[in-house]
Amino acid sequence: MGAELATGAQGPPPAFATVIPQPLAQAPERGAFTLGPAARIVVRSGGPEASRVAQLLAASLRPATGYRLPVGVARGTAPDGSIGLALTPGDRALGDEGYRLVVARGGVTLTAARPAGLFHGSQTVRQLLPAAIEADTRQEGSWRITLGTIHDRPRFAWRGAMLDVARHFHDIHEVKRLVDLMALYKLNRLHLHLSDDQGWRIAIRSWPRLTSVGGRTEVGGGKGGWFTQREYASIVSYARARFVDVVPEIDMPGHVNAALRSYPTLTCNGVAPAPYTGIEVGFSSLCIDKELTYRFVDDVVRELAGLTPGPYLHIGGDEAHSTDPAAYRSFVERIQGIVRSHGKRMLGWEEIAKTKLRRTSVAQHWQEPALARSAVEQGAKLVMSPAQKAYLDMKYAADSPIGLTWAGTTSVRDAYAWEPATQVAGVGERDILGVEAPLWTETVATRADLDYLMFPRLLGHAEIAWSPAAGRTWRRYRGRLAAHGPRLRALGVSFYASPEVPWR
Ligand code: TNX
Repeated sequence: MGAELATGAQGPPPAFATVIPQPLAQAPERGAFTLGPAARIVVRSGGPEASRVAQLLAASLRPATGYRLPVGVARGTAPDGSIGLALTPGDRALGDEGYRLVVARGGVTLTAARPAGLFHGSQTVRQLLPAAIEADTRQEGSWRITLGTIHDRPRFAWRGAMLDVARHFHDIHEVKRLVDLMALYKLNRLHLHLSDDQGWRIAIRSWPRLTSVGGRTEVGGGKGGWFTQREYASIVSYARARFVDVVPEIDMPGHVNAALRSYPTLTCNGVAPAPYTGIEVGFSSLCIDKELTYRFVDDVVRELAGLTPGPYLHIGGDEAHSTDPAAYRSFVERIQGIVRSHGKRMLGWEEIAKTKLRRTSVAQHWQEPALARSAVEQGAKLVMSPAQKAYLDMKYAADSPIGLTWAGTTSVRDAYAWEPATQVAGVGERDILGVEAPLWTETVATRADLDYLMFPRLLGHAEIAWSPAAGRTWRRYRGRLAAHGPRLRALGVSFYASPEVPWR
């Protein structure tokens, strides 16, 4: 798909400065390393985890180069012309996700203390090769990388994107493609919004009608869809291999029309509601006084916990406008205990701060500074997703063909020029786990729609989450972002070519 659009590997190799997110420190030199047809990828220390990263790197470079790029293990110095990977667990300065990259005439050396660092460093190697490296067919030209050194590690541990698969279903191929794109920009949390009024998207074995009934609807009347547990597990392992943790969300006590329709016994009056295919919010609620509600939640949380290697389960908790406020509090506190009883930590939209939070719970800020502060005052940490900046479903401008506008319009510049540690008064760096950009899909039915709203804004959020705040300016960023136009095109991403950016 990208093939006919790619331009081959002519011209100078990308400057270090074009890497997104911007590395912590870089020192380019004159000259270039050339990746040739006999190049190898050599694991110099690190065992199977390092080898898996090496295999993924080789797989990402083979189609466009047409080279064999065999992956091997060799102690000591790597053979000439190769890319060497080494795990050095004692190197504390690199942290859990950092890496050091040395590009010399004789070869490329990537070092990290942990496999995640090797993986992130290998994404930098991709970005330092000409954009045509992303094409899925062989490209002409020479594959050169500017000489120099990069030392890099992230600012925040949580660098996320959210995809709402409930309003419009997006299948496992779309989700894995998104994981690939996230990984290229060093994002490491994929939050999947798996249930809402319009549909339930993850099979729960103990409550099968959730999908067989609740999975067959979506916004606009389409056929919906859902993930079997086997499919979901394949997403989780695909993402894990790319150092992305999947964070599942089941939204409650509101946003549950699809669940109530599947099991009318969960409603207070026992009557099944009609299917919902509109885009209003806040009209449905679980029945807080019924014991069955908590058996239901316990079953769902247990099955989800079993599918989730990461520590967090997201319980939604937003916009429960049809739940009595006192009932909301008792509900969320009880759910917090259920999540904990299954060995996980509760994450929820910032409304959960209206309840008594454990310090290990996490609130996701989206709209209400007072709630974000209240979460922090209780000792909980925040994931920052301020709607005006980070919501990928807001229109770029009034004339954008898709998207919503309730939080305003968000240009590519708006999505870049914000700072998480000064966004909410009373919330500082140490209160923040990281940044996440959500894509709600009321208006997002196709891959092209998804690409249009996510890209290029997601790259800005990736940089905010990874790179130091000092020295980040829109003026410099827009020139660097321009260099990613050909790369995104080669990847087949139909991004919004905003006039704010001097695209090449
Ligand atoms: C608000 S953000 C919602 C979602 C909508 C979104 C649309 C949040 C926690 N709830 O239910 O899809 O706005 O932008």
